[in-house]
Order: sequence, then structure tokens, then C-alpha cells
Amino acid sequence: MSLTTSTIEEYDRRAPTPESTETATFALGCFWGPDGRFGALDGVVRTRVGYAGGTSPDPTYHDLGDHTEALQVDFDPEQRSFESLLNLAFHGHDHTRQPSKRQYQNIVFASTAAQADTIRSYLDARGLTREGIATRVEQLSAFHLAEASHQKHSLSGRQSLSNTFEQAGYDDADRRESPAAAKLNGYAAGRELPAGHDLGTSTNRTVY
Ligand code: MHO
Repeated sequence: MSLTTSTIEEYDRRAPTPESTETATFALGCFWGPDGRFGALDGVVRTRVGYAGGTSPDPTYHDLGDHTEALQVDFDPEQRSFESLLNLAFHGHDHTRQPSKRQYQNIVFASTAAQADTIRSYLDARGLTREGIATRVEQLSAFHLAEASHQKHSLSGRQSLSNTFEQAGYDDADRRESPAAAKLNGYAAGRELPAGHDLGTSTNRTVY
């Protein structure tokens, strides 16, 4: 494993710009897990965790109000579809029941009319309706960023990886929005990174 500051900087420089990505928002229980799961995927460029689904104006981790822990995924529509993310979201939870705590409920958000259509046809194709499932299907009204300590949480547990971001001069917001951090957070959470996105995590082995 040889992560260097220039590996991070170079990866982030080459990543699709925020203007060329689309954003999907899901609430799937504690947001640490899905941050790593989705961040590791090919075609997912940036991730961030926060609070959504409620009306309280200023939620924090210790005072969520009526909000739920949620994840935002910026994806490159040329490499990955909203539907594939939706499919992963549905495979990552039980749509027949909700945790009793609002903090951990499952919500599929639509932020555009096209996403709302995709959600409707996804459910239709499976004989489901938004009223017939426990999972909430909602229009996204606001996404409130969670505290820096919750962003890329698995990555924070890997001192040597985390230090490299610091050495590269990344502040909390830079790290949160870093495409390299999304991938390395997935790696730190135990996910395999797609070819071309391993950032030096896979050691080259000589095959005899
Ligand atoms: N019980 C977990 C939940 C954290 S998650 C961000 C913990 O505190 O370790 O809700």
C-alpha cells in the first residue's frame, strides 16, 4: 500500500467535475456503512453524509429533529445509472419494514422529475407501489451536511491514509468532496476497489 499525496491530487484532478455529475440521495440506516459501500463503486465520484427527510432547520448528530441519516452520491451518468444505484439501495435494506427510530429509517429520495419516474417504474416492474412498501419515497427538499467527523468515517479510522490527505493540505470540506477519499473510504470499509481506481491499494504481484 503506497498512497502518496500526488496519487490523491492526481486522481482528484482527473475526476469528473461536479457540473458533470448527477446526485442521488438515500437514507439506509447509519450513514457510515452506505458511505463506504457506494463510494467504492465505479462511476460514483463523490459522496457526503448528512440529514434529510425532515423539516427541522438546523439538524446536528445529537439533535436531528425529524431528520434521518442520509447519504448523497454524485455519480457520472456516462458510467452509471441512477437506476443501478436505486437497485443497490433496495438490495441494502428490507423494504417491508422500517426501524422504529426515525434517525435510521429507509428513504429513497427523488431530486428530479426523471428520478421520480425511474423510482416509479422500478417499483412498478417489481409489482410494488410507494404506498405499499414501508420504505419512504420522497421528494428531496433539503440535505443538511453532517459534521466532519461523520464524513468518510471508515477512512478516519485508517491513520496512514488519513494523514496523506492532511499532508496534501486537504481541509475537512476538501476531504469530504474528494473523489479519492470516497474510494479510499470504501477501501477502508473493506470494499474492493474497481480496476483503475485502487489508488495504490492493490500491490502489484508478479504472476509466474
Ligand atoms: N451506533 C453507532 C451509530 C453511528 S451512526 C452515525 C455508533 O455510534 O457507533 O448513527
